[in-house]
Amino acid sequence: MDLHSRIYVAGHKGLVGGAIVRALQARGFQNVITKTRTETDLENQGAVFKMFLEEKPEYVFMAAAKVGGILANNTYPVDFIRSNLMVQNNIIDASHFSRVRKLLFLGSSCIYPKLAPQPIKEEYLLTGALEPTNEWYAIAKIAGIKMCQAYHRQHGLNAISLMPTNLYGPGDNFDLNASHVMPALLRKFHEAKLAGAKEVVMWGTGTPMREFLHVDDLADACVHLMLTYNDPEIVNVGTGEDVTIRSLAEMVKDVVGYQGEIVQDLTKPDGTMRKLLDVSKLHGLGWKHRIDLAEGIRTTYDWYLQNQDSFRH
Ligand code: GFB
Repeated sequence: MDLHSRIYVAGHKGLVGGAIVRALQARGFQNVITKTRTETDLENQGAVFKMFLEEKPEYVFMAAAKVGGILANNTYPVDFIRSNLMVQNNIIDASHFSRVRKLLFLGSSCIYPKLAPQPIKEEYLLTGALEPTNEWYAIAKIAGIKMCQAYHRQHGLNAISLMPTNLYGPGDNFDLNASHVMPALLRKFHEAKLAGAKEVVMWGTGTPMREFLHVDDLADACVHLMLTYNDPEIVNVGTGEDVTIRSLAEMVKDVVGYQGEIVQDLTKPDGTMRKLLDVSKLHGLGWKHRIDLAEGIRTTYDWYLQNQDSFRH
């Protein structure tokens, strides 16, 4: 991939796709191709193939996905399995038929068994039952990995698959029913501070542990591995460090400057208790994250303050 390559980023309006576009532009890549949903409906196979024929991308970052937090995953199983399967099949198929040079597919740490030993190595994939709150999404993502590996084996498609841990950062979804924990807590503490509310509700027990990676770090890892990694075996992308949800809530509370209490809502699910990624393979490939959690929360809160009128609520 060089600075003149034709590079398609699928899902550029999302958290991950937006960060990948920023990362490519910052590095001087001049032919970054993006399409809005109105221009190309990625669930429509004909539309996707037509776009690939017209635009002739040489490199594809597959960051288009139906994503959401624990409640959305648990409530809308059809949306999560169906939409992801359709979109990824269309893009992987079109990448093969239009002979792209390389495709990068993004999975998720939730593809691993619920009770996988920690930290989770890449080889634990398909060794046990999945976490029920997000098995629909996880099954779609596992199918995407296998599609990429099948195309590699049968047709030689250079398709690589990265498994990011829980992501956060500018461009996230702050809708409390659909969002992940980080944007939800930022918004809840911020609104509670403005309202002078006595307490903020944290879902579940606060004891589950999660690993958080800033999306600009993920985008940097994607570009690095697009340039250097050519193997169908999956690669974990994370920090190798995790925190309890309770500690995360305390950190967000401090950054926002909220003075009240944190209370539990035990009607909401905890989800898996831990999903810390083993990132030794990633480190061996010459990449390590740069943005630590405290700094990432601060800059994401700054972004939230500057953009809260313009993004999805
Ligand atoms: O980020 P989150 O929704 O997703 O929730 P998962 C992480 C933890 O934070 C859970 C707790 O234990 C939640 O109960 N939590 C506390 C909250 N307060 C809140 C809140 O206000 N909002 C939210 N959303 N959570 C998702 C998967 O799982 O992770 C996806 O469902 C995907 O498929 C994604 O893999 C990365 O980490 O549990």
